Amino acid sequence: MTDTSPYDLAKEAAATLAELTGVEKHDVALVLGSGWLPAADLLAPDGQSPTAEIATTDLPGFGAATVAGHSGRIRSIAAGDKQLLVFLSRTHFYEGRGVAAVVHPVRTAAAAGCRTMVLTNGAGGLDTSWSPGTPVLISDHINLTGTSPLVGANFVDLTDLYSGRLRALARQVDPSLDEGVYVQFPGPHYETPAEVRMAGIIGGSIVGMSTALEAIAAREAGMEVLGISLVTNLAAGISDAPLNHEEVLEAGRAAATRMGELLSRIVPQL
Ligand code: 8IG
Repeated sequence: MTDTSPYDLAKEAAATLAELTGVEKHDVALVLGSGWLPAADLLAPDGQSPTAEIATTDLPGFGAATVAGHSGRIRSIAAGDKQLLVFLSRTHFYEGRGVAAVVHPVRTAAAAGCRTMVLTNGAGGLDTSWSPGTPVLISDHINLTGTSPLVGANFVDLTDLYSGRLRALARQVDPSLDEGVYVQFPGPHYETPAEVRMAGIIGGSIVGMSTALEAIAAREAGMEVLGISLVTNLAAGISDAPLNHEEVLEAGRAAATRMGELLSRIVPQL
């Protein structure tokens, strides 16, 4: 027996998704990162509930969620003329399940018909003007994981990976949105102050443990990518305060309504 390719596995997951949700084709996929979960409830139009909610483990190729504050569920939501596919959690590179597992939701969304990928995350900020709870548009990334979701001679162009068109749309909704270069570290430890200084010197302004690998897979699949970081803490050494996962979750809870409103106003225009 030959191993199923990650692309075939994504096709199988998309077929099961269509069966379980009763939705033949989805349009826009969203991955909700740390601090973004409460925003999910604001994505459905007033008073409406999701078309369906399933467990990631109902689909081929997904493992169980492991990080506190993440729930391994997927919602299908009808919002205006768009069918949204919302991943309420993600698999992180630091879980050690391999890069293919990290990008499986992205490939599943592409196989389900999605042409747009909205990647959100919780992250540390290098700009002291970003108080905890500030959303920042990702303009580009630096991938410090030392790996790629692509295997073989697959030279995907990453120029304009984070769509200028979608960033402009987001800024129409909220003109106060800043943007920054996202640096994906492998984690799960936070950076040292020296690593954060390095991230700044090489051109980064947001540090996190996700998104870059997923964005690469999304671009490979031909999707248009919008990335938004919720800066829940100043990165290590930028302020004197130690980093703490509970505080990160709390900053997310405090910003949840704003993030939900932001997403629900951007999504209909995608
Ligand atoms: I929330 O300061 C959150 N996620 N790497 N560094 C990294 N990831 C993060 C951080 C941070 N804050």
